[in-house]
This record gives sequence, C-alpha cells and structure tokens, in this order.
Amino acid sequence: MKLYDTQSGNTKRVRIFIAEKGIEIPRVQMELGADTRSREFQQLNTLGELPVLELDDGRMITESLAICRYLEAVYPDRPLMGTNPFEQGHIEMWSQRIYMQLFMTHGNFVRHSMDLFAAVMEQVPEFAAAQRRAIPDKWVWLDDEMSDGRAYIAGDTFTMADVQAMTVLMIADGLNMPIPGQCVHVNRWADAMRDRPSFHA
Ligand SMILES: N[C@@H](CCC(=O)N[C@@H](CS)C(=O)NCC(=O)O)C(=O)O
Repeated sequence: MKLYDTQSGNTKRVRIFIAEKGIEIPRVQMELGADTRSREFQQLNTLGELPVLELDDGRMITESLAICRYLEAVYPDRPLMGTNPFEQGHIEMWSQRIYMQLFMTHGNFVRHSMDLFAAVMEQVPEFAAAQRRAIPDKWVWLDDEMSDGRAYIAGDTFTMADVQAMTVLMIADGLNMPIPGQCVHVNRWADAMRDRPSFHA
C-alpha cells in the first residue's frame, strides 16, 4: 500500500487517522498544483485531487473519508468509527456535522481566496468574505454543544469526529483565525488536540 500525499486539509485527515491507528503506510509526497494538475497524476485520480491510496494490487481509493473507512476495516484495532450501530451512526453524525459546518466553511474561504485555486475554479470573493464572516458563529454553535462537559466531539472517547475537527483546527491555526475566546469548551478541546502527536502528522 502507498499513500499519495501533500500538505492540505483533506490529506491531513488521513495522516491524523493513520497516526491515531498507530499504523505505518509509505507515502509519496506530491506538490499541490504542480503535480496534481499534471496529465500523469490524473491517471491516478481523474479529479486531480489528493489523497490517493494505492493498494498492493494497483487498485486505487480516492476521497479522504473513503480511505479512512478502508483503513478502519483493514485495521480494526483502536476503532475510530464505532463498534456498534449506535456508535457508528452517532460518530458519523458528528463527523458530518463538523465537515459540513466547519470544514466546508473554512475550505470555501480558502478555495475562493487563495491564488493557488484561481486556475482550477471560478473564485467568488464575496462568497469567500461571507464564509469568513460565518466562521465564528460555527465555533460558538460547537461550543454550546460541548458545554455538556464531554471531552471529545462525539462523547467521552476520541473518534473520527475529532479527526475531522482537528483538520479544521489545523487550517484555522495556519490561517491565524483563532477560535473565539468565549468558546471555552472548544478551546479546551483544541488545546488537548494540539498536544496529541497525531496533530503534527
Ligand atoms: N473530497 C476530496 C477532496 C480532495 C481535495 O480537494 N484535495 C485537494 C487538496 S485539499 C487537492 O488535491 N487539490 C488539487 C489541486 O488543487 O490541484 C477528499 O476528501 O479527498
């Protein structure tokens, strides 16, 4: 198995997942833009996106969440996606909530404002600005949810929902867009996540 990888939010999701699983997968480091937009790379993924997991028999899995699901099935130890139907649904619910409410908002801001993406999509600066303005309220929503005292996004244990939220935290930290100070529960969670070795994967 090998993982085609780069520095980005979607690839970070897989790197954190792998680190939390305690497994090792060889990586091929690619450059976002220069490599991903080449004709050669598009034979690996017609969408020209990373990450891509290549299996030993040459089959490919793209989409970061699909790669995590595959790895969860192949390496069931240290489960991150639940071990019974309720846990699986509950963790998926939180994972999706974090992805839709926070990752997409940050991601839309980045994709609609950074020069790197101008060549592959139509950027709408007004949309970037609106997404940027929406972010603080998204953190406040999560903070209200976490005011019940839970240690992790989906409850008392670390799960895929935390992996999702850690990718957002990495983007927010990288853009110097801090979580609002009033969000004491989320900031407590964020400090704990920054201390995990996987955050630096
Ligand atoms: N839904 C995909 C999104 C993958 C994606 O958008 N990857 C970006 C990096 S975050 C990419 O490779 N972009 C290629 C480019 O901009 O040339 C996933 O979760 O894997």
